[in-house]
Amino acid sequence: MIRTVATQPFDDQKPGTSGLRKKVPHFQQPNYAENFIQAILDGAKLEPGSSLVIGGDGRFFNASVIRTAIRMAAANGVAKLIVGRGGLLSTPAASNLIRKRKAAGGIVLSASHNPGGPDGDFGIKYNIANGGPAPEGVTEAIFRRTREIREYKILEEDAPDLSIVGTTMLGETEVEIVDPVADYASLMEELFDFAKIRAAIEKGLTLRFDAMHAVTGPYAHEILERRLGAPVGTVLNGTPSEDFGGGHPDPNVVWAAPLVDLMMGPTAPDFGAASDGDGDRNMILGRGIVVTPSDSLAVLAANAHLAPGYARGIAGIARSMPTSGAADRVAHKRGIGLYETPTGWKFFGNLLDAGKVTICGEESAGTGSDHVREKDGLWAVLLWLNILAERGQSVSEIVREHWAEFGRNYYQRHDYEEVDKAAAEELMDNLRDRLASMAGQRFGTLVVSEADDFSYKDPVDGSVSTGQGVRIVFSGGSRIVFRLSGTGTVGATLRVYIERFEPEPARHDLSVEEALRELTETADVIGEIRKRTGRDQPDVRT
Ligand code: VG1
Ligand code: CO
Repeated sequence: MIRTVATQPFDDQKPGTSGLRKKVPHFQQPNYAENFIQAILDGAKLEPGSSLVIGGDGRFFNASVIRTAIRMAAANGVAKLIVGRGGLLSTPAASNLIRKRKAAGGIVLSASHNPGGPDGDFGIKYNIANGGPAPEGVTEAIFRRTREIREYKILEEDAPDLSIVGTTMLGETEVEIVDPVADYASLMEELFDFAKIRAAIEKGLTLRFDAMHAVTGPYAHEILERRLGAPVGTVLNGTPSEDFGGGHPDPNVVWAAPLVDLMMGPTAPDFGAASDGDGDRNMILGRGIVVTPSDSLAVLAANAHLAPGYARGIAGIARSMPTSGAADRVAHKRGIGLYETPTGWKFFGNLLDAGKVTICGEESAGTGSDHVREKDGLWAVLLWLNILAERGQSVSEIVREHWAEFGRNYYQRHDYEEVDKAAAEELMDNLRDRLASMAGQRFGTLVVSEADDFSYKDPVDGSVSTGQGVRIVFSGGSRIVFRLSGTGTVGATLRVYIERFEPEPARHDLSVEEALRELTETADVIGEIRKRTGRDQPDVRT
């Protein structure tokens, strides 16, 4: 029986960088999640007979919203639902299932790296038939529906038991519960030389992977420990928990500090990595070295051909605008295309679909390729392992050789979190107002060569996205970028991205702080960060 429930629109359901993210109690308001799911089902304009994939990162409230989404999709006439067992699917695994099963799309429940639990964050996003996050045209249509919605449809019957793999009928809808790991693990076996990695591990290559109590635990146990033969204990924090063990499942030097300490200490294994809440981010470390995500993107692009899935070479590279230019140097030297997009994986979809690029990355620990349409944490880990196995060198040797060949882009991102929203918006407005007069201005030894507010015209469909971040470029190519986060749930998060290129190998050993000192001070002068936010220091430096 289909029940039609009367509802009122909420005025705050505009999807951000990656879907709708709010605090759990906010999502628990009556009809809040239902409204958004109905808006997705309306905005997605599914053809009769379509399938949808549904899964999430397992955080608090995931199980309950999954069941609601199943009952609503069934009530709205979706022919088939493919759901991860226990409601679990990592974001890249969901993307893979959508593609593999030729589904019309997927509903992914995740707030990614944001903390979970009853007072933590929750999120819902929609992915389209190519497996990637809905592009702005679709998220706009969903948003418009949230503003006019008056009712939603839900099946009276309860959703099936999600813990049992198999197919059942719910009303007219077929619900298939699938093993969340199996298809993803097979895809990884197609892309990478598992025999070679396994042999390297047998010969003594040591590693640790920190799943941060989040969704990648089962994937990493299966792939790293079972299929690649790494000893049990290689995967740390591998059992997903609803509140991520009380932690913050964000793989960076602040939130994955125990792994970083291990990798910097005397008992460090050869390779270390971590992933985030929904499995799409990665952090890469070697003994004594943290590889910045922008460098990792460049190294992976330069070496991808060493893995069977990319043996033909790569068509091009895309990076988000704030990501460092390290990948540009690889593209330039190899004579392949380099595309600079706004922040957020949804902008890579068209480039991947059109075959213009093979590898994409973001400075926020996101790397991926055309194998799915999301960034993919374990994919990056496996590509690194494949490269290590082929080259027989350490992480640090590979990175240093890369810098020697291409130059080093010193890079850091400074996050000012939970800043007063109005103050943060004024800071950005004020910067924008001064852009026209910025070129030629001198700050210490730095002279501004260009300043703009980044806008992007998609080369495939011609759509334009404006206001994507203020760039201040100095002669010599150093750069400061200011933008506001589109994923935070409290106040505003100001992100300041600082970059300096250093071609000279003799100067590749500076500390990042030292290398970027003048630029960091200049960021405060130009952005008036202290004055406008009242903050002396960023909350997180990555
Ligand atoms: C952040 C990152 C962005 C990433 C997005 C989603 O967005 O900067 O690069 O694509 O999170 O990642 P923002 O708007 O807060 O800067 V995930 O792993 O949270 O889905
Ligand atoms: Co994520």
